[in-house]
Amino acid sequence: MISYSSKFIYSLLIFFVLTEVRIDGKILTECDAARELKNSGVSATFLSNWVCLMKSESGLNTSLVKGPGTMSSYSYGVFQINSLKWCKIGRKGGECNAKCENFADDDITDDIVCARKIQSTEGFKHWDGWVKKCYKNEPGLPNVNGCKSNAVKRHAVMRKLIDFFN
Ligand SMILES: [Ca+2]
Repeated sequence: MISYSSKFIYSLLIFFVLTEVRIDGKILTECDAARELKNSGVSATFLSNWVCLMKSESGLNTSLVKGPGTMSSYSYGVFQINSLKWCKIGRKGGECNAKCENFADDDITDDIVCARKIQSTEGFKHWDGWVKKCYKNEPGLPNVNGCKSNAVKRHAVMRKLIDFFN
């Protein structure tokens, strides 16, 4: 029989293991996503569609891995890029010539490159999440026009500091 104190220690351990797993990933804000897309050269016209797609596919969770799906495939990251066609598990490959695991880390610049390739060959319709939540849903698209760039944010902080010391 396990005593209460060891139960407590086990619970703590489980808690830390779980939080550790969660720290690994990153949940982007809509503005984070918009900024990353913009920096990678995605046109402003489709920015809200892209962010809507990411939200509906992954909840903007960079480390989300789902599967197994069709033919034991898995889907990776904010864009849920699938191992069946676009990347390979454990090694570089697929249409994006990429390792799937790299689509589940915090850096989404490579994910964006692959997602744009998917979009240019198959269109936004490739993503079920986009079809269900974003397609023909103009009012449902996130408004990311007001998102400030990091440079603008830094500038605002600097201004406040300067005002403070004057
Ligand atoms: Ca990545």
